[in-house]
Amino acid sequence: MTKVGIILGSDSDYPYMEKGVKLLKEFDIPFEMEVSSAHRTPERTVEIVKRFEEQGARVIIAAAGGAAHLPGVVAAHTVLPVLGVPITSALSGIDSLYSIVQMPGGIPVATFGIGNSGGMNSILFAIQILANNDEAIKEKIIKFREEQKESVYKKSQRLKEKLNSE
Ligand code: RP5
Repeated sequence: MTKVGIILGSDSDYPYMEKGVKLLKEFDIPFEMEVSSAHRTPERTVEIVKRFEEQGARVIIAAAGGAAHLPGVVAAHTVLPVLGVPITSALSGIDSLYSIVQMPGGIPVATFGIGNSGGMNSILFAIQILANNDEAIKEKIIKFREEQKESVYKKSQRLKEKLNSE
């Protein structure tokens, strides 16, 4: 069983997704990650999308950089929600962002921010989609938000202490 299917255009994209993947593991959500390229391995990309569907995936994340057609190609082959992550590139990810976000009307891709924050948020968003039908996941998200809040308070406290000691 796979709840979240993730396709990366290359293994070099993985560092941008790493934090989010850690979260999927902490939340105990079954996921699968594959490397496949819209350009270099187009047929394999479609096979993976079909397999994710058969395995019960509820959402697919596609991350790619440069002329980043992967999320659009994935979306063309499924009616599952597709979340696109523009990876930082030679053009700072602007090329990736534009390639993903400007889908022609009819085949949507939900597009996230460039790089690390986009990688993390795409996975959080996928988890929130699952939480619509799963109270246990919803509770975990609420706990995650509380911990996040705590970490901001701590940062503020640490900064105050630093300023006072100078
Ligand atoms: C894209 O080209 C990938 O998603 C990656 O962001 C970029 C570079 O790929 P590699 O040359 O590192 O395989 O298709």
